[in-house]
Amino acid sequence: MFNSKFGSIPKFYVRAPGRVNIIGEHIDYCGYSVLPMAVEQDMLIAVEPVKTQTLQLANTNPLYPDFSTSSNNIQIDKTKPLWHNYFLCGFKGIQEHFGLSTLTGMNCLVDGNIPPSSGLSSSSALVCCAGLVTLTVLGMNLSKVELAEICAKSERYIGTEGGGMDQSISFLAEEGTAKLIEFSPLRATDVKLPSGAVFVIANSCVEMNKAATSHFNIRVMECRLAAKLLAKYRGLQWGKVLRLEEVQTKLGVSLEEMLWITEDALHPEPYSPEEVCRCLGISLQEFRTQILSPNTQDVLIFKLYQRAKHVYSEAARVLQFKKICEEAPDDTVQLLGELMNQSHASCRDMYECSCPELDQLVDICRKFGAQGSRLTGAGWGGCTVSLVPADKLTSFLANVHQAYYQRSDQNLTFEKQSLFATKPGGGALVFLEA
Ligand code: ADP
Ligand code: NG1
Repeated sequence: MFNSKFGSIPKFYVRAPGRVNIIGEHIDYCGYSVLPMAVEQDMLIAVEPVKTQTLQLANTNPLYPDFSTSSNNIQIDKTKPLWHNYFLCGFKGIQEHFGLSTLTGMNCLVDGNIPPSSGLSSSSALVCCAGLVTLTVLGMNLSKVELAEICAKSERYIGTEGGGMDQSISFLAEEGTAKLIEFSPLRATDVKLPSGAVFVIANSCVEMNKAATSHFNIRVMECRLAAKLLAKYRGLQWGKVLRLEEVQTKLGVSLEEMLWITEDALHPEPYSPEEVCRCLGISLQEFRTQILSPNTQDVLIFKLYQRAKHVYSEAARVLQFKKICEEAPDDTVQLLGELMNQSHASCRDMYECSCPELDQLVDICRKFGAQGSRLTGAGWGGCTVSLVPADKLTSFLANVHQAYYQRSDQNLTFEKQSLFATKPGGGALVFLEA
């Protein structure tokens, strides 16, 4: 296909994987550690550097139209998250990192098999793959940690205020092990998953594009506001505080204590913008221009109590999950499953990032033998991840297939990608010709 598109052959190929987040949802942008693993599905880009300063992009999937631009003038349209904009995020991130105003051009053919808008990070895999393509064309070197940090920052050009989990695991993943990803400074530690159980991904087949709606950024803003109110309540300088983790670190208390402080400081009734302004002693104008993102300016309700409770309890669950994996007691699989179930309940009830189809799928997975099941990724659609004892895998897959994908009242197209067992895959790679 590259040959028929560009009349030449690629000089090298780059791949970057998607991921499944096992536990730790919506807490990376609050500064807390998460526990993902890379999946086998990935973005693969075939590349030919060219002498002209033109960037030409094509895709093996006809859903994603060809795109061409001058490499000197990269414009990323935040209002329309078209596919090529994700590529441009990675491209621009590297260009800016090296302070280059001009870059050589290239012809690229993109081929991806990560289900899009399904919580398995197809968008970040594309950003990371494009970043590594650009670095390779330049003939420069960066560490995986630097690449992950650059791509996490540059994916925000698309308009979503994500954490850094997806880009970090796409670069730092290693085959055979899940990773605890910690931030500031970014680092990844191996987490050995229990033998005797398998992680299974099931797609609810409801797509949710993060950049096309404000759901995701509203949650980021609610966490930011909760952090500021908690900091003010405890007499900290709240002006520069952006993340819930900063409040905990500045107070030097445990996550459990942060849950009590949240109960004292915040109320379960939603906050209006006016009430937040009164609490912080700022004007609505300052509130909108200095705190909120462009796509959350008109939000009228902020659920600060619920969001903070989710974040502090989920952060604690990640640490417990890792501890259980390390200590490996006899009932490891059951204990890990319970944490996953608690995580889903908190995402559904406190963070409100589930949807009826995900709740139904999680119930079906548990009914047919999963020890634990939860939504994975941003939510509001997308996939679940379930922990299934290895000896139940075959019947689990058959029963879930029948119960969710073959129901007559649900018009779903079941694809091979919809329900599958997965294991920790490797990170991004460049394939050069020998
Ligand atoms: P995810 O949770 O998968 O990251 P997002 O909604 O954030 O979901 O991003 C999905 C977007 O990523 C798609 O709308 C599309 O623009 C882009 N994308 C995903 N897969 C591909 C692909 N194979 N080729 C080109 N672009 C893709
Ligand atoms: P996905 O599942 O790719 O939409 C998003 C964020 C993550 C993280 C999760 C929720 C981006 C690129 N990704 O992931 O950083 O916050 O939601 O845990 O914004």
